[in-house]
Amino acid sequence: MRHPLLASSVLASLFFTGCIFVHATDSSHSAEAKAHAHAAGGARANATLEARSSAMLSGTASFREQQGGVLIEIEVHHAPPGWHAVHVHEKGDCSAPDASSAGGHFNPLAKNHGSPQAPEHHCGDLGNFWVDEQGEGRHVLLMSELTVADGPNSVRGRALIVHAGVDDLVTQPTGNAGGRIACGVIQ
Ligand SMILES: [Cu+2]
Ligand SMILES: [Zn+2]
Repeated sequence: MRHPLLASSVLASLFFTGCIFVHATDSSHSAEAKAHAHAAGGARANATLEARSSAMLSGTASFREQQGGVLIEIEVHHAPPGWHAVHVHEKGDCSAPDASSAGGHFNPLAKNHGSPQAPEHHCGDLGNFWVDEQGEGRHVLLMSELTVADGPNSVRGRALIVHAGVDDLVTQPTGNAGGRIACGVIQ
């Protein structure tokens, strides 16, 4: 069943750019993972965001692999109004009350912190999003560097973190975004 899909999988992978390592000459394991991803209409993962650091918000995040990268959709409810930083952090561990257990920003390419639109940024740097007066916020972006399928840049097994403050997109290596008010393991 997977074999007829290999050709289209290889074609699709030719369009990928950035720091994605999966390409046409990859091992059969990666090609197989790609074939499964396409068979399912793109590999998907989700995170349920839980409040940390005495915050009250809730939320969800979805990750869908498609041509050109991973489409990420984040929604929060009952969050503090204003701009908030959001990142993929390296460890899928939200157990600490302040979410410090999730470690630093997901940075498989050892780059500097920055804006997701800048050439230099961690693969996990998702920028900032706006929460309105009702505490509702939504962030949608396509990240060319990430994958959902297995690989060095896969979001699976990492954590999505929402911060109390704004990512200044400059300060190393965190963006000086303040405490971690929500955390969700990506699975
Ligand atoms: Cu962060
Ligand atoms: Zn970063």
